[in-house]
Amino acid sequence: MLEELKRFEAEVDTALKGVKDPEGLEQLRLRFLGRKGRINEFFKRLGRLPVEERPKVGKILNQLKARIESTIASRRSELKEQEVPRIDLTLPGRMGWVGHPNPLSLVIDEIIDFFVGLGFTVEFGPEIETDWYNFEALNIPPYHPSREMFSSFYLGDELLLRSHTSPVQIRVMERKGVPIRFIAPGPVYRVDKFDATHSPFFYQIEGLYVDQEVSFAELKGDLEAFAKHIFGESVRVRFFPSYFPFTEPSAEMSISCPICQGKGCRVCGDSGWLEILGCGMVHPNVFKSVGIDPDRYQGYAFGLGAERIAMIKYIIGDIRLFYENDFRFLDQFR
Ligand code: 2NM
Repeated sequence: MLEELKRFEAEVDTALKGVKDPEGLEQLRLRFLGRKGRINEFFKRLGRLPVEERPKVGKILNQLKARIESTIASRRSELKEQEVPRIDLTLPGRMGWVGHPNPLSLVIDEIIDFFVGLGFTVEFGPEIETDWYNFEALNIPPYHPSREMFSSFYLGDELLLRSHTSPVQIRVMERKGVPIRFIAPGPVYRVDKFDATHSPFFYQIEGLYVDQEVSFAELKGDLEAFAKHIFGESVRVRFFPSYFPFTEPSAEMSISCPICQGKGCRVCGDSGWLEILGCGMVHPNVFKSVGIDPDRYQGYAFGLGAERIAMIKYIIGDIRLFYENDFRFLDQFR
């Protein structure tokens, strides 16, 4: 049996040296060390040897088994090192993710660009405001019915989430004085439904232009040029009287429906016109609350919802799409 073991050992060595892949190695492991493998055959035969020979042969057998185990282990790691990763060089590469602006940001940037072209700067203010800046300074006293218009998110008695960007106009007039012209873009908050056309949170852009001898004619000219810049040269505008506590007179501006060219369609409700912003001449009481003499200075102001502009420009039927970050929507605007 010792002779046989010698031959087996030589056979094992050649076989393990010659093996080329992990699968072949596993085959050999089963053949030598498996339950019905050669080593176990030898162990079975051990019991039939004369008693005095058993310890010696048993020891040799155990050593051989251990040697095969360790050789297999080291061959396994050798094969693993030699393993060449299989790469299909014909596959197209994986593209990295490239971000791009939300359509709302595109529209806000376009609006900013237009007014910067007219010499306006861009100003910001806090989203948590005091009752004074959000209402009182804007000629909206506590009993004023227009407070109901923006039923607001209050944080205690004095603080609230701003319901419009007008408080920025007050803060900037206080800080920088007049003459001044700037726009204030940013999020505003109002208690409202959240459906296809309403949101308790949206982006407003308000503009203010204060100087001596600013006229309603300038307001009309600038806002018409603005509408043409955003919706194209063929768009027409019309103004009709309205009411805001912080302007007098006040107006709303409509554009001829850019989808049907004013012929009437589903988007403009067959009227051919779409309201896109509110505007007016700054109320004397607003100037008084920041210490500006309303007899020396006039100003025009306007406010619009950025989502509404984007929805008309890109024919988007649901305001919630702006906030959902669904790439099937966003990727249409890259
Ligand atoms: C609008 C419509 C009309 C407005 C007025 C002022 C301020 F502070 F100068 F008085 N800021 N924004 C204004 C005027 C806003 O939004 C529809």
